[in-house]
Amino acid sequence: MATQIPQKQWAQVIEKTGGEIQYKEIPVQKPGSDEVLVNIKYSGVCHTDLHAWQGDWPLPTKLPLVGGHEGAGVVVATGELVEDVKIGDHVGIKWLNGSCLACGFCQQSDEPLCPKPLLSGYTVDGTFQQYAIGKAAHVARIPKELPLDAIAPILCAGITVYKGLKESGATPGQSVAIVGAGGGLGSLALQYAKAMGLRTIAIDTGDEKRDMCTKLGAEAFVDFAKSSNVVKDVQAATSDGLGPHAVILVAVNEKPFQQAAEYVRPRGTVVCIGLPAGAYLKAPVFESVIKMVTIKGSYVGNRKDSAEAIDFYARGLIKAPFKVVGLSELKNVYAKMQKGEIAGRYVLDTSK
Ligand code: 8ID
Ligand code: ZN
Ligand code: ZN
Repeated sequence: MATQIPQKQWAQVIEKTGGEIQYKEIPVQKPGSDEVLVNIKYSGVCHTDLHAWQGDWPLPTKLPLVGGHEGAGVVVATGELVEDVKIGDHVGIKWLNGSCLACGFCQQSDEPLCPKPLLSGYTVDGTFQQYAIGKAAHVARIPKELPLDAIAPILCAGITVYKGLKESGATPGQSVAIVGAGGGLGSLALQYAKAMGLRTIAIDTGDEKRDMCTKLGAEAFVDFAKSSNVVKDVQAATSDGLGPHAVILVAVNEKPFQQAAEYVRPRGTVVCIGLPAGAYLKAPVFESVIKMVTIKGSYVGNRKDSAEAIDFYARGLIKAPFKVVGLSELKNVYAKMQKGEIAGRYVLDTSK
């Protein structure tokens, strides 16, 4: 019992890495036996989509490619093996479009580490189109009363920072520095941290981002472009001057990845999430040893993390700013993102 599904749809298509992105009509695909077809209503634009277009990671994308992996919409068709997702359900297509479900990582709910992942908007077509396909086992379940535009950014940015905060081991009352706090992941990190009882120090640049971060609950803001000593300023922003208990790195720049171990508190944890092209981690061995610092990576979240991140939103705890523009506007959003001009997240409305 399929609803009205058109043959053609609007999409943003990358024919060649780094080349023109074409806004054009392409065929609507049919879901495979374990897949669902989702009428995407809104899709967030993550910096990962920009990396995919520019090809600056050591992992090639499929081509031609429809990017996007923060897609919230309504199921319009299901494959014959799909039982627990129904036509009309609200679901989200996230970065991890599918995984094998059989390997040791999948068995332990560590599916982002699956050696055979399907990545939305990277190795399979994503959500910058009106109809996208997701593996039924992996689509995020979205309660029908929640607004799909606000949920879209949760589907990557929200899940990822929520998971990263859990990985940091920081406990209520402790302080966390969010590096890149003015961006998409950072703005949500401030909200999740606050909801988790953590105190936050925001690091980013510019008055617009300072105002937004303060509104989102940051107790201090360090402007990395204006500060003459970021390490000192971040430590000074903690009540005893010893630095934050954890650092969440969501910037798209190598420098802060080389600074964090210097200002984190003894026994603190540095969580790397941002993926600046060609970047390396660097930390002074002496300080890292005598401070017993932990440095680790954190990569999206599993299905349970996803459901929990959405539930934080459902309980009214997450209110990060986002701006809605038409799907046709993707190029302008990328231009702003490249210049670091986006405070919060842009969300594309696929009907425009
Ligand atoms: O699972 C993962 N690990 C994962 C998931 C999702 C996204 C990783 N990411 C990666 C993206 O691929 C990207 O590399 O996280 C990074 C951040 O994504 P985003 O939040 O979507 O990007 P943004 O909205 O452009 O925000 C980046 C912010 O960093 C600030 C910028 O001003 C911007 O607000 N920033 C930069 I660039 N350099 C900085 C610095 N030195 C800085 N902030 C503080 N210090
Ligand atoms: Zn993302
Ligand atoms: Zn697997």
